[in-house]
Amino acid sequence: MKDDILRHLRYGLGKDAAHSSVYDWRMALSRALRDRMVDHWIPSTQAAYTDNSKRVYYLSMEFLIGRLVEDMASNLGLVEEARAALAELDQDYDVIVKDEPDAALGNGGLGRLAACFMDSLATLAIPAMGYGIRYEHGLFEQDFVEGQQVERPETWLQQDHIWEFERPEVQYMIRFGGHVEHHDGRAHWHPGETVIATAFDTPVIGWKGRWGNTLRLWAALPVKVFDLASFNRGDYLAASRSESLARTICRVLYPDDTTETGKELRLKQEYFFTAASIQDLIRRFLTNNADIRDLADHAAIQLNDTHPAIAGPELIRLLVDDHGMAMAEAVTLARRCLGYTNHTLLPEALERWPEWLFGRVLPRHLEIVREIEAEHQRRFPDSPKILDSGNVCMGELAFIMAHKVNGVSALHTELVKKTVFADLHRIHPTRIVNETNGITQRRWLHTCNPALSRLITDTIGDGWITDLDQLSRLRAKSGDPAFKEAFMGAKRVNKERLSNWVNAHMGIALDPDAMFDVQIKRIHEYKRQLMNVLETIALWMDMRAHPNLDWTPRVKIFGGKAAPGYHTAKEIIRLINDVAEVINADPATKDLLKVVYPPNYNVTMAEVLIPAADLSEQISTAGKEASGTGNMKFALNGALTIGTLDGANVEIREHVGYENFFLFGLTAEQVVERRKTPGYARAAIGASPRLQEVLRLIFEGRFCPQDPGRYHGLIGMLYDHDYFLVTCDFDTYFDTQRRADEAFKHPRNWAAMALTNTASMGFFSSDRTIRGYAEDIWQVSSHPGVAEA
Ligand code: 26Y
Repeated sequence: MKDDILRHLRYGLGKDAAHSSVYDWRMALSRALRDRMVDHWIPSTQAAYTDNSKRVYYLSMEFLIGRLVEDMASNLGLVEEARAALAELDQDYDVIVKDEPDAALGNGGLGRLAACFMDSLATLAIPAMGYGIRYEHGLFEQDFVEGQQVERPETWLQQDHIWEFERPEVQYMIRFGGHVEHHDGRAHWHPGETVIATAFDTPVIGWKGRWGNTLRLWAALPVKVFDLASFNRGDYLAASRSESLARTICRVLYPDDTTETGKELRLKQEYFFTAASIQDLIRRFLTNNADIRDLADHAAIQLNDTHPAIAGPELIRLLVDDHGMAMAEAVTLARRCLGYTNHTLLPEALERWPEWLFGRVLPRHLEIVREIEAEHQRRFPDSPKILDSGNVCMGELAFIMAHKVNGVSALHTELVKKTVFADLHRIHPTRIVNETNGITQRRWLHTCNPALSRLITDTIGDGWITDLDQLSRLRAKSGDPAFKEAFMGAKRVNKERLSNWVNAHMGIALDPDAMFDVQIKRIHEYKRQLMNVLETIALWMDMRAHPNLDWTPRVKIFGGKAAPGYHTAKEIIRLINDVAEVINADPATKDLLKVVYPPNYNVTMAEVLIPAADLSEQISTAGKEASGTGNMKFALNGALTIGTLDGANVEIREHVGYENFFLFGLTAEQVVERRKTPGYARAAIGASPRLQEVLRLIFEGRFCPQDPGRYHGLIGMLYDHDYFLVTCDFDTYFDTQRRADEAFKHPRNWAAMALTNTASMGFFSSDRTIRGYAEDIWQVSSHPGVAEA
């Protein structure tokens, strides 16, 4: 390893050890690791090819992969070897690992899920390919200026992205616009615009390198680099128009996880990567198979939400227009290949494209959608429409074109059946299935929490790394004082690590003995960070009013970004920062309460925060969080959850035991009922003197004396249309927090509850989730030769 690092330093980077920067060392280490990855990757790729067995194609607009050096080293079992080699070269492995930018090609849960799935697919040796977009700029970087979020462009590709291999030989023409002619019994699409999709491959190596898959991300290139005639005329802008048009397509990730943007560019992005992926998988199929009618026996295409839902019409278009298949047969074949995962019930997040826009960008696809619609209406006259009030409804399209549709937690799947797709479910009663989300324990415990990982492995062996159910053997240890002490010792190490980080980056001193209470996720009204900050204020007021009570010291930690155009979410961010400033400066509570909101929450930050958490905030309005996956990461790392009966919280509580979960709040049904009661928010506020006091303080400008009216709008919203029922759940939330305070005063008891959480998380491995998809939706199996290894 040492020799390899030095060799790469010299011949890959043109440097000698004496003059190398951290960047140079990281690149050399990465190349040394990459060589080893390739040695696992190529045989896997060859085996998948010669086997000609069915493959999974996971189409996702987002892959939130984060840093890779440590992940790759860990999966290859080379962390210690790398550390030792670097030490001999007087280099610190930990420093080098931290130099890597965080690849944020996603917004939140959906993108991170895709990354966990890639890890599990490789570890389970299921031949698979992830397809997405190689965004030049990932999710924006967040900064706070006077407490307000400002967005800066993210620039991960300014440095060499060492993990990818460019594949200039893998290119496809992607066409847009123009018109369609019908003659010779065929459709002829004459596009108005064409760009080239070119592939970049990143190997994804599973545990111990026994199998490797590929993450293939597409970049756009112009068909014509520049127009020399325009250039020679002196019209330089016109000369490079085609180039800038192409580059725009993969320029940025849409920084929005809630609302349909209605932007033509987003539609083009969706079609761009979907069309490239479908062409690519058909080409791969045809190198090994003669009859296109066998495609569904070789390709399982999973749509990660509706973003790639154009895959249905695109596949049909290729089958009909290029391969001469009859329309009805093409629709059936496409459906056998496709599965669709729904991630949200929020109506504003369901994609709908104006028909005129859709038809302008994809004229041939609009014709095909009309045919799909006609055929479906013929068979099911009472079916909901894909083409509805001048819109193309991508949810309905995805549903109708998929043989299976899945929700991402038990509760969410039931709600999908009862709400968004109730009518389609009646027509196709076996189509909807549940696949509760999961997380990879390799990144979210083994790598990010070495202290706990070591303790677990010392206690039960390392089988849990590929078989998370084995953690249940820790349950017997909940009465073992020495183990409990060791368990909390690991937590303590992580809390100290976080405290040092917060002190260094934010200048706030934390007490590692305090309860670390963490809410990290996108900022959204339904996730109710607002309720958390209101509770923080109430606690602070109580602490000031009764300084001699036996308070449990708390650190309230927030992390998360708001969509740039989401005004209310940005106000909530500002309020948290204003409240933090006042509370952190209060001498009366300085040993009891701190509020910390580090900017630019991302995967890398999560890897530090989650292992250090005592309490996990999962407090969404019931019925709104499809699943959540952060909830699983916290419980796996021994945090207790304070949460509502929402998403996967419900199943987590079943697994860890009701007594090890702080439950509060209205149920999904009660939420729906409560909204029908006129004036429910005012009534809830009227019934809660504590909440009145908190709202009065904010209203009077206690947290922004220079601008006392700053939060009048936000408070008014709570009184008049508190859609997410912050006011209704506030009192029970506050009381449940005090129960958590009480429990934290009994460390041995707390330790037993915490370790029972860890011990009960086997079900929430993404390995289990992927096995479910493989069996219920994809009908694929692990590669046999490798599975035996
Ligand atoms: C239409 C477009 C702007 C859009 C872009 C991103 C719409 C939605 C999204 C992302 C949604 C998302 O991340 N959903 C989350 O998916 C997780 C994985 O299933 C769930 O755990 C989580 O509850 C859900 O909010």
